[in-house]
Amino acid sequence: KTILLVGAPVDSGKRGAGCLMGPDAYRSARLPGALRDLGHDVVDLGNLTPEAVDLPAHPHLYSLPETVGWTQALIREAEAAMTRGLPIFMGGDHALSLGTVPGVAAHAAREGRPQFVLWLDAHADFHTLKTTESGNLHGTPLAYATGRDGFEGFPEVAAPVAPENVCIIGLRSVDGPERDAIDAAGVARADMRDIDEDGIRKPLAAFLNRVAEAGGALHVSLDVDFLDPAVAPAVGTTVPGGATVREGHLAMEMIHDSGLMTSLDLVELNPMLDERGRTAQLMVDLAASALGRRVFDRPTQRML
Ligand code: DIR
Ligand code: MN
Ligand code: MN
Ligand code: MN
Repeated sequence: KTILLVGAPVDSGKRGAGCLMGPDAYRSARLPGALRDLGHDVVDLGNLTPEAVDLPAHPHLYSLPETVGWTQALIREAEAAMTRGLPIFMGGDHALSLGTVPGVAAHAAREGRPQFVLWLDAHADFHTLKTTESGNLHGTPLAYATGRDGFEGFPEVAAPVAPENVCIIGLRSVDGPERDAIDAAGVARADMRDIDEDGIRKPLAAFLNRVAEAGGALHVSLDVDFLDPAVAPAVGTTVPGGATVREGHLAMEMIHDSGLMTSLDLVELNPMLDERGRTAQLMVDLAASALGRRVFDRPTQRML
């Protein structure tokens, strides 16, 4: 495969800086080399910058103009990258998905394929600009990408992702308005209790089978806080009780075996909070699993 590494040092999606250094942490943890070792052609496109936008600061929404600027830049970049290979967007906080998901979905629409999104996260990121209590825009990308109203100042989403084509796995911190909206919209979801009771394989396999049956494109958005803080401390919004290292790898291995993934976000890594790069390394190892690293081959099998 041709893999395009796109640095997206978005740090405007929440208070508390540090995600700016994420792309370089992935490079230092040898993401390009790990993917080349698997036989892929890897092109590092360097780091993107936000477009300049003429918007006033907002009293409640943190860094709105800068985040809109990133969104515009990333929509363009993501749509263009899809014509060249499989992009990995190296974040940067989760506000970068305000751009990457609409961008890849526009490409899928052009190809006449439905876009699917797998969201691996402790949080739902399903707030609109009206419902966010924190004013942190990294909590909004799924609502934007699915075409919900209430995103004044942001570009119109050209090809909204159907909410039933979204699956969130790893949930354990969901705000009231998000909970109602997710279920009303028909978003598929597995919270940590589901994973405790049934394992991560069951909800993921069900979703991957749906993507395969629809001939869909699959965007995977991996938030560091999907993982348990004991193994992935380098994120500003840790929530105890997250996925284990093996749950993370199993998910990535299944994604690889499905052959369905067309784009990937690695988000929310804050190297300022890391312990000798261990979170960056785990994220690199998970990305490698999603792109074919394995202990032994397994016969290609139906997921369920
Ligand atoms: C919370 C936290 N739901 C908010 N969100 C996220 O601020 O809206 N934390 N995404 O990572
Ligand atoms: Mn394509
Ligand atoms: Mn997130
Ligand atoms: Mn999160």
